[in-house]
Amino acid sequence: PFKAKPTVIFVLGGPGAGKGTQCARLVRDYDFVHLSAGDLLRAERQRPGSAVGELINTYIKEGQIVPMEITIKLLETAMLDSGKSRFLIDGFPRKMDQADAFEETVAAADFVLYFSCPEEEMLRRLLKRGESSGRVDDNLESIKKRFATFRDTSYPVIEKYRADGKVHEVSCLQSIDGVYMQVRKVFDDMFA
Ligand code: UP5
Ligand code: MG
Repeated sequence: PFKAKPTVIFVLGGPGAGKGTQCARLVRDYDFVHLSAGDLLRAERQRPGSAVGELINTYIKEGQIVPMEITIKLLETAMLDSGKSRFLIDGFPRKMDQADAFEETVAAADFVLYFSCPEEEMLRRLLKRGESSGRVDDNLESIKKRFATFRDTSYPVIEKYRADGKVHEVSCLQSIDGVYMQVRKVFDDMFA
């Protein structure tokens, strides 16, 4: 358990919208720990002796959402191990029940940073990254499945938080620096 309620920002957006890229900038300029749920799952997949490595690999390749018990445990452990209290939670929650479970059992979210991005642009970025990323899901077949999961299952999470007035939306259709300028406005208002 945390000594005091941690600051938690959910960083959401479709596959390839630029979540990880923008979180790296934020970590450079603000005092936050960046935890990508996808990165934590990929690390667990590689961990020798992991009981869920094979399962994670299958879900990721198929663009499906890994059972939330696994992801929430990884996130909570990483948060506590960091010894810090301000977190950018990147790529999670991807489903409404995950949002509820995390907020009930780990910590409430302060707000959502949402990167809106058309699929054509995300597709371009992911195919380009796939030339060198080595990610098992950066291929056309997996990307289409990731888009469908985002549309059908993950986007409703953003709409729910929007209805609660908790979403700060930034368009991804600018250069990395251009996007980051918009992101900084959100953070400077709140954390400067
Ligand atoms: N790029 C970035 N910004 C750009 C810009 N403004 N202009 C031009 N190019 C830009 O960026 C993607 C690429 O675009 C990079 O090459 C970048 O240089 C360029 P990146 O910052 O990596 O985008 P990001 O949104 O982080 O994309 P990512 O592929 O990581 O998003 P996903 O949401 O698909 O991946 P994630 O790792 O979060 O999840 C992968 C899988 O894990 C999921 O599909 C799911 O199977 C599983 N998962 C769960 O089951 N549960 C979870 O809670 C989380 C993940
Ligand atoms: Mg990412």
